[in-house]
Amino acid sequence: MTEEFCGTFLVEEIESAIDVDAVIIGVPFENTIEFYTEGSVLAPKSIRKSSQFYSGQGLLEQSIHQFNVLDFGDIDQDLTYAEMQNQLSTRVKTIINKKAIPIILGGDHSIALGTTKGFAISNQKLDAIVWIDAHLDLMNEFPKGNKHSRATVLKRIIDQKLILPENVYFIGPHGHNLGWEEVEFVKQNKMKILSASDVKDDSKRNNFIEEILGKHKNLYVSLDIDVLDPAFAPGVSVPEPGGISTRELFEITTKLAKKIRCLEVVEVNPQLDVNNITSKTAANVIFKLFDAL
Ligand SMILES: [Mn+2]
Repeated sequence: MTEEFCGTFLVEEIESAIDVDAVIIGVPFENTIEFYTEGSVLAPKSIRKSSQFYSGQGLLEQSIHQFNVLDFGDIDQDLTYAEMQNQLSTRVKTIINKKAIPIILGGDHSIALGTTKGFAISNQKLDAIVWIDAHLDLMNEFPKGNKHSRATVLKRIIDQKLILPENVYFIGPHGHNLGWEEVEFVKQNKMKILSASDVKDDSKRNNFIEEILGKHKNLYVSLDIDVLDPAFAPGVSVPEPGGISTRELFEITTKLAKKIRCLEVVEVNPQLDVNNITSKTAANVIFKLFDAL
């Protein structure tokens, strides 16, 4: 039996739902495990369980408990990449068409192609993607021969013209695990980056966020939890020392909150976690969103 996310109601269908503010969807899918430790398939369950550890109430009067939030459970297990995209995109589209926010619990980052397709076929315009991640995910193939992995997914989203590169905003890239081809792609396409060290600079961070909020109405925030320093989020498949802090992440999502139309949290790997702190942090990103909506 699925345990629902704290402060939500478990439902078996969403077509008939009315006045919904947000819907949780779990995507237990991992496309590439070659030289990584399998485990992000376990994340939706682990994040929900971790959420139940909390009340969901913070210092502010507003919290998840003031909103009508449903938990639609998980998409099916053991799907092919194409089947996963179909199920996920259909759900994302239905939720956005109800003017509710899909909150997607990955899975590895490759699921973002399904999310983006769902937004693109909905009745709201996908204005901008905010890619909060240690990595750029712009490799053409990674590992060699694989065009659909956690490291290539944003390249595919751009190749399929689901978004223009100038409407993608990177927050938090860092570390020494990038490919030169993706760094060049960013430069050639003049893509906007706020690196992890720039996040620490208040004026750089605020200017970057003001630019996003000034230019765009409907944001899709794709949060790869490995943007956090491994000290804050050890349970990830591809840890990169030198990341941002949990509090910095909260400041960013809080400022973006009112324009977020879709939120996804990916790459939690419970197999590698310490005291479930990464799952608990993912749950808190979601609580924090409702404090600021
Ligand atoms: Mn990623």
